[in-house]
This record gives sequence, C-alpha cells and structure tokens, in this order.
Amino acid sequence: MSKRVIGILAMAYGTPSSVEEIEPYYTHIRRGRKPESAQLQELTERYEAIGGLSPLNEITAAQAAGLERTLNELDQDVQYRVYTGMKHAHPFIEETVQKMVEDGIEEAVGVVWAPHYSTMSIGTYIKSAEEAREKWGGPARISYVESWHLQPLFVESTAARVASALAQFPADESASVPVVFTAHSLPERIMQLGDPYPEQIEETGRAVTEQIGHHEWFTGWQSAGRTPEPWLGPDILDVIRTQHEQGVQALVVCPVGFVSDHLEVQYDIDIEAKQLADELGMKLVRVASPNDEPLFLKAVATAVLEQAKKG
Ligand code: FEC
Repeated sequence: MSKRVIGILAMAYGTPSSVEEIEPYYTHIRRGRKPESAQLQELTERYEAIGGLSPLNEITAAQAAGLERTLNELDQDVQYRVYTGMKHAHPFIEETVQKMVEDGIEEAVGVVWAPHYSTMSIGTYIKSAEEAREKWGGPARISYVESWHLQPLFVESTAARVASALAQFPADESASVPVVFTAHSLPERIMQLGDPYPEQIEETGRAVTEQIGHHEWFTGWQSAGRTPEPWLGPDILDVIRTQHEQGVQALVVCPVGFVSDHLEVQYDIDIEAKQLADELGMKLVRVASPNDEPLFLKAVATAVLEQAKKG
C-alpha cells in the first residue's frame, strides 16, 4: 500500500537571483510601486557590500531539503514533500500552490521560515497561500503553523548559538555582556491591532536566556522601512549609542527574528551596526544564523508534525 502524502508549503521571503532582478523585487516589496532611482541605487549598493547578491535563495533551498529529510526520518508512516513558495520572488507562493495541485497534493501544512507571528509578516504569507488555494481549487486542506518561537528545540538551538557568541568573551566578562534580541521592525500601528509580534520576541529572548542562565538581555529592532510613518523602536543603532552612553563596552546581537544569513543580517548588523560599534570603541559579536543546522531543522520539523496531527 502506498504511503499517505502530505505536502509542506514552506514559505520564505525570497531574494533577487541576479542584479537585474533587484528592481522588480523591490517593486514587489513596495506592492507594485517602482522605487526611485536613488532608492534602487542604495539597495543595489547594499547587495554589493555583501558580495553582489544575497545567499538567501541557496540557504532557503538547503533548509527545504533538510526539512524534507528530517520530516521523513521522524515520521516514516507518511511521505512528506516540501514545496518552497516565496513572498517576493519566483517561485511565488501562488505558483507553488499551483504546482502542489498539479502534483495531486490534497493535504498540506503551511509553515513560514520566520518564528514570530505578526499580521504583517506570517499573516501575509498565510493570506497569499489561501488566495492561491482559492484560485487553483486546492489543495483541499492546508493547515498552518502560525508561530514556533517557543518550540523547545528552537529555543535549545538558539541558546547554543548565543552561548557560543558569549564564549568569545573572557569567562569573567561574559556574564555582564548584554544580549540584544532583534527582529525586523514593523510599523507601530501593529500595536493597535493587538499584534503578538513584540511579545513573542520577548518570550523567545526570555526562554533562551533562562536556558543558559544569562541575566543581561533585552530586545531591540532592526531594518525599519524607509517610510515616514513611525516604526517599532529602539533601532539597533540607537541601542548601541545608548549602551555606549551607559558605559557598556560589548554587546552580543542575536537577530532572532530571522533564520538565515541574508541582507538584513549581513548588512544591517555585520556591516552597519558593527561599523558604529567600532567607531564607539565597542565590541559587537553577532550570533550565528541557524541556516540549515540539523537541530534547528528538527525544531521546525517537529512544529510541522504537531500541526499535521492537529490537521
Ligand atoms: O537577503 C535578501 O535579499 C532579502 C532579505 C530580507 C528579509 C526580510 C525579512 C522581513 N522583512 C519584513 C518586513 C518588511 C517591511 C518592509 C520591508 C522592506 C524590505 C526591503 C528589502 C527587504 N525588506 Fe523585508 N526583508 C528583506 C529585505 N520588509 C530589500 C526594501 C528596502 C528596505 O526597506 O530595506 C517595508 C515594505 C514597504 O516599503 O512597505 C514591512 C519582515 C521580515 C521578517 C519575516 C520574514 O522573513 O518574512 C517582517 C529576509
């Protein structure tokens, strides 16, 4: 008898695959409004600063392959097939849902490569998937993992990576080095919608630091959009300045809202934030991204399996 098949719609942000694709990508992020040439130039320069393009597509592909392998190892009664759908690049979520229907997938679980729920992040991925499901008339059922920010193996994997970052300081100093857990800022108006995003980031930070017994920690924001409306703060650059004014000489930054190396980590933290810290004579250590680390993939796979059981 052939195994029951469950399709996994693994949704990721997406990145341009060539320099020519930067403009359509940026236009898509801006919901169809073309960027002005100065804005495009500035974004292209940020990609140049991290080596030309982002490694995100390769990492997303490695995560998908690892997730599929892990799911099939953890539950051998079912055949899991992982399909990647992107928010801002090909294959778009809509294209991937069409492919799942063509492949005869009837039952699916949707998961986003981001741990914390916001109506403006995970909520928008789910909305795209549901619109596509309606358009293509399937899969008959997709149930979604809405957040996995406290999944115990995710907490364990993050705690291990934070501990390695702290281990870069002498033993008698590391206990006093603050760890800043950052996530992508969003417009402040999410707060009026009762969005759980800021609270979930706080919860991950608390669980991780409790696990390693580290008492100096707080949350901050990064990568705010370049629009006039107010965005959640304080921004990591302001955090660095304030900590410096308070006499702090070293910081560990954990971009816990992201799960891969990409522009927002490699430029906003590794270049921009580090440069400011250098100018102020502070040491800044960035916590490694999970990428396709096996324990991290097991965390996401476990969250997916729990959702699949609930149906
Ligand atoms: O490496 C790469 O090429 C892509 C990196 C990348 C990731 C990412 C993740 C998130 N974003 C989120 C929200 C917003 C909002 C706006 C916005 C704008 C940009 C721009 C680029 C960009 N984001 Fe992004 N984001 C990445 C890249 N993001 C490039 C455009 C230029 C700029 O502002 O820097 C503002 C849109 C608007 O103008 O209305 C809002 C959130 C995440 C984390 C969750 C997730 O991964 O989905 C939230 C990776």
